[in-house]
Amino acid sequence: MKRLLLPTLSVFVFLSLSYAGYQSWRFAQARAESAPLSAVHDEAPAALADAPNVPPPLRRRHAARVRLDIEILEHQKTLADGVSYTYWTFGDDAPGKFIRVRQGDVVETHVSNHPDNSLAHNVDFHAVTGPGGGGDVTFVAPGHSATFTWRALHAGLYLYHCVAAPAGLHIANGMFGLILVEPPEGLPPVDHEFFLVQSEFYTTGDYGEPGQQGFSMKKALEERPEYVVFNGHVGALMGDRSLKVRTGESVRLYLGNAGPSLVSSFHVVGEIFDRVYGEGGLDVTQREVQTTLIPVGGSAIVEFVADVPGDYQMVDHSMFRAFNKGAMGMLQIAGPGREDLFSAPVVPAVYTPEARTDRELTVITAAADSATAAQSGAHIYATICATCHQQDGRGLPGLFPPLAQSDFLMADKDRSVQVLLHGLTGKIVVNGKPFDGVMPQLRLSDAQIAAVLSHVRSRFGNDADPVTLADVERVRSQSTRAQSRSLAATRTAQKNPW
Ligand code: HEC
Ligand SMILES: [Cu+2]
Repeated sequence: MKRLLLPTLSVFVFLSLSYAGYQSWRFAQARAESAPLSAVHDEAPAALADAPNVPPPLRRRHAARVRLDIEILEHQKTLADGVSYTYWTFGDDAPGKFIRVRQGDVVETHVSNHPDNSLAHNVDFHAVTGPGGGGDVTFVAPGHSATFTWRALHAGLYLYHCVAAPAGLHIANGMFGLILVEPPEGLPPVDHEFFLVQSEFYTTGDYGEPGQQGFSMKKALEERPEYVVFNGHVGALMGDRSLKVRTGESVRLYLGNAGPSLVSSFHVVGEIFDRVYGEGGLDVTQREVQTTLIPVGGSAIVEFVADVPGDYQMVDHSMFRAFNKGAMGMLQIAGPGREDLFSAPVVPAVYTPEARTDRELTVITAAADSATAAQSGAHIYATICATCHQQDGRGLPGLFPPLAQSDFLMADKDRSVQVLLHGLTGKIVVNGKPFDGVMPQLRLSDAQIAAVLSHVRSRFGNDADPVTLADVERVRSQSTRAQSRSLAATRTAQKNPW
């Protein structure tokens, strides 16, 4: 019996020892994979870029000690056309700069709170492994700075934001940005990289209400923002600031959502994502995707090839946010047409215009009801006109004529009043481009017409005198619907481009 016991015991001891050894070997393996604590070779400033740009790939073969400087400012900025707001920002604007480091880098972070500021702030990097993501150690009063050093253990796309109490307020005032921790081998090369961060603004005034706006804690608690925007401002990615690429080029978008409350359903109208790195991790989690979620406090990366030229709206597919609260940007794809993929006549034909006008009207009047309360031109524009003529007044090619620098609008004040009194159908030429659509009769009051026309005549690069209530009353008494129709017809006869 004794003779048997000893070998059994030793086998058991041997087995358990080797199992423990195997476990610690596996653990070391796992650590090596998730955290390449490679030697840090040189020093470099952090690679930074202002929205919507992304610094180029690092192409560094080793980890480095990276110096990152962030200055916090409290200052007035434009939230939307005619609307200003006191932003709190990392650097000059919201979002803060896009930061690009490499996995294994040691990031020496210096946070300075400008002496003109009135509050203490800090930074929580979601890329940091350590208490508070650096929040506690970077908490600084105005006129002070703090330093901490952290190792970028995990590759991926991460949000950073202020977490000083109340954190929701600091984020809602603009304190957020994105940091990409590249894996050592980098990401597959693409032709263009851009970034976009969605966030909300809880202003005291309604959407579009002009002037300086305060923060409404009540709306914030109800999670009912007046503005939901990309890159900190209404129109930050519209018009001249649209993302521009050419056909055949590959595009990668780094997407973040600072919230503080609403999840984003990110969608590009007319484009399908070839690959999505879900939640900003390193794996391609899905292919051929129409809409991807960007969680609050999280991110996503999408890739696609620009195939067909044209203007593509980027939206939060929660549509009222996109069309009425600002969550829209534009991707412009230039290049030769791809008739093999997409073809259509340039100017669509009008089909039973009377019926269509009526149908559009029921939708528009619902919006008009909410606008009647306010006589403000900016508000009427944002809630009614922008649906077709777009927030930036540039319209849509072939469909809705531009109001921005429109020769048609500027040439004749009375005629523009007639357009709003009676609507407009038939061919017109605006800035040399033909349009043949239906502008519905909107049933606005004379005061509203004066307000909204004065607004559009002085915005979007326009610089013309206002339209008074007396102007509208005079034109109304002179004109009839029939007259306005023949007016459009004579216009076309005079300036027929075909
Ligand atoms: C349902 C879409 C729609 C809405 C809403 C709309 N428009 Fe238009 N608008 C059009 C279309 C389409 C035309 C061109 C009509 C044509 O081709 O005859 C047009 C033409 C115009 C023109 C003359 C052309 C130019 O570019 O200068 C003016 C001015 C104008 N709209 C102002 C406004 C204003 C101000 C509002 C808001 C109160 C508004 N529109 C709301 C669709 C719309
Ligand atoms: Cu802050």
